[in-house]
Amino acid sequence: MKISSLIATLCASTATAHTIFAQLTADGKTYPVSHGIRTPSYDGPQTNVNGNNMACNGPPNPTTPSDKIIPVKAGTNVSAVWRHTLQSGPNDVMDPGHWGPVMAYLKKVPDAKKDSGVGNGWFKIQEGGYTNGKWATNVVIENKGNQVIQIPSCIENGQYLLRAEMVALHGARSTGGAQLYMECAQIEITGGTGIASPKTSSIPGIYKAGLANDPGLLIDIYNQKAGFKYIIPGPPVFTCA
Ligand SMILES: *[C@@H]1O[C@H](CO)[C@@H](O)[C@H](O)[C@H]1NC(C)=O
Ligand SMILES: [Cu+2]
Repeated sequence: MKISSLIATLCASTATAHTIFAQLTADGKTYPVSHGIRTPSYDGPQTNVNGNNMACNGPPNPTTPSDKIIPVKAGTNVSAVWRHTLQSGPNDVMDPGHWGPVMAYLKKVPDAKKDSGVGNGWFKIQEGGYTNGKWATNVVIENKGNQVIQIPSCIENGQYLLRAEMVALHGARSTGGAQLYMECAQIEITGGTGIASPKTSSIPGIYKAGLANDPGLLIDIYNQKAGFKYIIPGPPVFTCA
């Protein structure tokens, strides 16, 4: 067995390796774990890119609803805080061998506490892939679990779901082998100019599996040339400029 395959096998069989978007920092305030976020009690990935649980997680991971909405100012940076479990600290974010991209999406909804997130309306606002020999998941781990996300200044005010996502590609050489971790935070955006209408996409729908393969999700990351160009999955990032 090649070393790379051995590593992938070990990672895939280790439940201790997973991660959860556990809490949000906004406007300088870090909210408690699970405040305004539909966190699961188990930190496992979603692997079916065509499933409704690609939107805001769900079975087999038991997610708990939240009756909180977090105020967020347009144009500011928030941090999605990632933790290995809901009890973990900043030095236990995720197995550092979980290499892959990091992304964030928004969806405007009538009621952030109730909306399932499934279907159209999503636009990507942040992404990281593979830059200068480093995977974006490792950037988040080294940043104590903080995924920095800039909230666009030009969008409409109102309630949104903020979907933060990390993807682990150690098993992604076979279809369905990519591990996707995501949670949705319930936020209310104020201070937006409202001059933009971002082009939106459906979740599920943004990622592909099977015959129409997504090169960012079906990839043998251990057999790439140095400095290879990794194609981040999903639509392009929406920007106000
Ligand atoms: C917000 O985050 C972006 C992207 O990481 C960064 O370039 C920018 O300097 C940050 N802004 C502030 C005010 O921290
Ligand atoms: Cu894992």
